[in-house]
Amino acid sequence: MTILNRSNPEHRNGPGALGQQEPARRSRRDFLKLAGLGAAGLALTFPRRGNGAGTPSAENPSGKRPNVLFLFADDQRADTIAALGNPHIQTPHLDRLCRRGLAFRRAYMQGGFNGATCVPSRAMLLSGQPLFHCDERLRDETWPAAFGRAGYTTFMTGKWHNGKPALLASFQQARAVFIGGMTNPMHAELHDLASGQLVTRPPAHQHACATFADEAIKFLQSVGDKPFFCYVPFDAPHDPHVVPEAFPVRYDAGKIPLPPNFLPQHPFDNGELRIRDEMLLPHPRPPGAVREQIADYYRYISFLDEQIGRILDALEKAPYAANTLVVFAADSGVARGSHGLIGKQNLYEHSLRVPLIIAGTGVAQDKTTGALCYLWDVLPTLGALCGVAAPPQSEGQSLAAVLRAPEQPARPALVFAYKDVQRAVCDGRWKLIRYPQADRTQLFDLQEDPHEARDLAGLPEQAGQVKSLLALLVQQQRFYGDKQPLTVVQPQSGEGTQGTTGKQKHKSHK
Ligand SMILES: [Ca+2]
Repeated sequence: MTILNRSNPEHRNGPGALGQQEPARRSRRDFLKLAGLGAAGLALTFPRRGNGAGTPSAENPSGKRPNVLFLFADDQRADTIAALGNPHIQTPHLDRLCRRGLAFRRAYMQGGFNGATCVPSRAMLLSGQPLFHCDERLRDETWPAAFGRAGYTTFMTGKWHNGKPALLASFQQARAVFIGGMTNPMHAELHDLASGQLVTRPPAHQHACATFADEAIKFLQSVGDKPFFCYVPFDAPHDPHVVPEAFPVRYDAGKIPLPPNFLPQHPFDNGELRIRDEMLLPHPRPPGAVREQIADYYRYISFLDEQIGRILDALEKAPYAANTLVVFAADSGVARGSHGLIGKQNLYEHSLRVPLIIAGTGVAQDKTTGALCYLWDVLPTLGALCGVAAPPQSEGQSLAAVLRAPEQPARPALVFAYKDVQRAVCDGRWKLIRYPQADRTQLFDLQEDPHEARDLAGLPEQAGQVKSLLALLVQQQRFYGDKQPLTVVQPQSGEGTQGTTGKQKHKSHK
């Protein structure tokens, strides 16, 4: 794996617009221009002023800066919301949020250098930094800390997976915090922040997500006059898919369709076929077991949706509801049978694409957008809307122009990485995935084949497309300082093999 040197200025360059390879950092306005967002990207922002103050406008007659309620799911695929086209799941409260706001169809997490992709995904989200630059321990100033610095009351309840010091540095208040990656949510050990210390709470005898919702509601009911930033990262629907027995929504596994890109096994060794998540079901994947897993997963999402509904109800009763931006997103998707995979340690759409819904004053209602963005663009967007100055190391782009005009483009291309075994690039329509250790390349036309079911890389008529996307991938790698070679001296055969870890030594051609 390429180890990035965080002190090397080559690893600290700009925001990811195409055609930029020199390492110099750019101003925020410069990179909005590069990304085609221009001054319009700033049009929804409020002036940066002291505590809670802003300038009255048509969108914000009180002049008070907006509050933020950020609801965050764990491993929730983008295609698991009924209102966005899934007729097999019940998500009435996320549907309500879709009607109130704008849903991004092309929002992505960028990958990971760690099988526990929660960690880099949350580090990227909270820092506004790309995968190739972000620090999983969040030692730079985070966006929640920047909101606090700008006069916001900052609060979190839920899962924290980036080290205790970063939690204490990021939030003024924290209740019912689960420290770690995964747990049985009926028996989660939770902590409260008190006098600068995390103190273990007595057992709650209820599902952790219900406790997180309870704490978020209490915060919303008691918050004072200052604007607030309330972050609620649930540990659902991450497995184990444990839901209280009494929860009434159930799905019949026999009626749940397999994903359109279901395969019993991945067609070649992608470098990560034996990691824990991929061992949740046997190889090859029994279709019945996959259906049962999806039924349990959907039930867990419906349970999460109910908790989200309770929080939205509490917000709607509050006097400041109209001046609160509500965001729902997830840290990653997950495979659940797609491409013969179960987990999220891959660069297919089902694992990288995340739900992202933003609602609030000035945001388009009941619309979707195809604007390309990373999850680490979301807090820079909220910062722009709230007049909060960015942490010095944040590189994400404001999507404020898209929130008002969903047809606006955002990023022209996206690059993704997983350990030293997978790299991918997408220009919106075309996507190329490269597996250096297996010497395999895949090409997908996402416009014609959104489920990535037909690999076109071997077709002679697509040779030019492969070449041009490989060049784009190399360009993006250079831009972010990713030194991973796309070809290795001794690739493994890859065909039909199951389960090497991709940790074998290799040398670069370059
Ligand atoms: Ca996760």
